[in-house]
Amino acid sequence: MYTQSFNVQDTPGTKAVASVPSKEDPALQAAFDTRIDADGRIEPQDWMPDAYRKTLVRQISQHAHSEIVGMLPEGNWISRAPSLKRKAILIAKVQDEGGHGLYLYSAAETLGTSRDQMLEGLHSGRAKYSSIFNYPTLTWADVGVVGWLVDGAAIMNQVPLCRCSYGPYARAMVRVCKEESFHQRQGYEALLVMMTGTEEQKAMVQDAVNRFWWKCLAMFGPPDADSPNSVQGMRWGIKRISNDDLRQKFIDATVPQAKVLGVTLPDPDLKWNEERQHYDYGQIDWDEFWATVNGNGPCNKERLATRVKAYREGEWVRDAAMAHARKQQERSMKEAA
Ligand code: BYC
Repeated sequence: MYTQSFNVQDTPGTKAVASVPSKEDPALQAAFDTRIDADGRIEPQDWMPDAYRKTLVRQISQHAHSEIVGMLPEGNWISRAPSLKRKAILIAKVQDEGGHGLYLYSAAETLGTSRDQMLEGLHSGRAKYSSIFNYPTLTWADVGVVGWLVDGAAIMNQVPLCRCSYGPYARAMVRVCKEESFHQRQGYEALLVMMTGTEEQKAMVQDAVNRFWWKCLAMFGPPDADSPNSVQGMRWGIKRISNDDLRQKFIDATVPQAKVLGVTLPDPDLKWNEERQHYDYGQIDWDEFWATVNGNGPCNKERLATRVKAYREGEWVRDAAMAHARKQQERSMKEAA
């Protein structure tokens, strides 16, 4: 549904921001800047400024954690899916999210940060993950709405990342986006079926949309004027489209889908603006967003505790896998000797 965005244009003027000369090595810095300006790719073996590396680790690890924590709200419904078909789809989707987390941890590892370091950041509460996963999934309709709106917002944000300047991240995102596109469609289809059902089912869908709409708009991050990382991220070709522009694209794409589905979006200010050729929309509650990002959303503590418990309980599996790998290595060394 959103794959047309593979052709999206960069926000105009983003390359106009002056680069900050690095004290590390002017010649290497100049070569790096030239490659970035020519829209080339940076690979793990290439020289890169420390700040570029740090920014990538911050964003990719935050993204990986989001995929892993994002398994929890939907995983909650696997045992209560209304049919075998829906259960099979949901299991596959949750597994895909786990896979996305693993590709992304691997991409971040190519920058010299170990998975253990990243997980320590998550488990200690220092690292961020997407705000959206700190809200509960209260009914089966929430599972459909997460697919339609949460995955829809994720794709809108992630398709431009397929053109990110860092090669391993860009390549990981190509596959992630294909799978997310399927996730979004299955969510929308599940909701279409519910909307042909009883009045109670329709009300359940509307209620889920009402609860998730504003939280999904906040997923794109703070307004451009309050986004400290945007200018440099765009200068480096990590971010291609600004938070506000992506949010607007998401709204413009979603309003017609809501009409087809037969639900209303809970914003009295949502109106087509002929002059701008976009929908106008109301105020997002940024205080609530920051409270959630800073650990005080409805499910933050529960989500973190679940991940820490899973990590601890999985320790014996990791130990066994390592012992097995060591034995295999010893055996192949003996055979080679
Ligand atoms: N939640 O300067 P800004 C998914 C933080 S979907 C929490 O604009 P940046 C999935 C931001 O990290 C979601 N924190 O930052 C879907 C920064 O703090 P730090 C995952 C947020 O990096 C379905 C501060 O606010 N997608 O995985 O230029 C099922 C200032 O922001 C949020 C990604 O992660 C938020 N919503 O832009 C399962 C995509 N928004 O780091 C899974 C990759 C902002 O300085 N990430 N913050 O302490 C990105 O594209 C960018 O990092 C963002 C933020 C657009 C999110």
